[in-house]
Amino acid sequence: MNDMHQKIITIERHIIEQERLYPEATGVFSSLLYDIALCAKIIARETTRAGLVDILGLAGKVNIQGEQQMKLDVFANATIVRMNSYTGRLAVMASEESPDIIAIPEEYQKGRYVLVFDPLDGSSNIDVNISIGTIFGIYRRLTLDGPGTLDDCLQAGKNLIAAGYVIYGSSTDMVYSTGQGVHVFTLDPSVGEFLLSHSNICIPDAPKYYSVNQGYQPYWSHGVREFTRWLQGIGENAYTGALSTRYIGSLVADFHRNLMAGGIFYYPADANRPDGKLRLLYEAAPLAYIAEQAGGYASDGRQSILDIKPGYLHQRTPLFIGNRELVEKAAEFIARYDG
Ligand code: P6P
Repeated sequence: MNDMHQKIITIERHIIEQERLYPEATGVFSSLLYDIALCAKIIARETTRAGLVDILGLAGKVNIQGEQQMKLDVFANATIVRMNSYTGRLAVMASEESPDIIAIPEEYQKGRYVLVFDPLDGSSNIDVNISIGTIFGIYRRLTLDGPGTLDDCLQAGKNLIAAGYVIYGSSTDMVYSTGQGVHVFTLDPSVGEFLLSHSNICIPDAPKYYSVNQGYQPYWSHGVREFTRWLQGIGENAYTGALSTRYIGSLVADFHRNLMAGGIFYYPADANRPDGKLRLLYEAAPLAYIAEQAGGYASDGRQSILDIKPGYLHQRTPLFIGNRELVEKAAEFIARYDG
């Protein structure tokens, strides 16, 4: 059968088919996922044009993280907030770009779900045309009704009911899971649809890469330095898998490569960053959910990322994510050398 007759599955069809796995589903959750896919298309359009229109460069503002906001950061954040405020599907939102929770305007109905997101991660790479991404997680609200609260947002990753990311690169891919495996969709700009490109992906058993910023090696703990030597095949009983190192400096791109090809990404704590750099709520936890759904694992070097309940919105965490055997080995070295 030639390509023309191959089953073309749009993300909308896939979401509806996933919904059928849940008899009690009302369709609101499916519509929320589709809303996110629509945001991704709008953001993708701007990122691919970034070199042509006045959307590059600094927005002249600094975000809660103390980082210079890029115009695309601000655009992506505004797109997701605007597209999800009036639908009546959400009780509250939380974004990397907003200091506090994002309330649903009073005039709009409040829904059952909570959306946490990093609207455009890796944005420092925008001006040099390196892949960047959107990361999102969806929870059920804990409060019964009325405006969502901070506690509705501060949930451990094990409570996630869906998570995913969009990677804006040579193509725009959207990866998501609702707890029934991990599925990859590629945007076909000619029709403006995300089409299924990989379903039920599993992280390959034989890892190929390790990804870490070795520029910080002098500041790592003893355990992390020993783990890295082990990965490099140095010393007695070292890893024999002969890994290559790849590091783009864009979390979504680094994670996606290791998910698809096998490997480990880690951003450990160091002497300058005792809690690491990456954020727990809207970066580490959604990716940890995806990693586990694909047969991998994610920890902070001591415990599963999904077990950690955030104490505050922008809490940072060390992150080790990818093939379970490598992530668990990191924890072993940290326990042995760092106590
Ligand atoms: P470093 C991008 O700024 C980011 O938040 C992640 O996307 C990426 O993994 C990390 O920071 C890179 O940080 O310190 O290696 O430049």
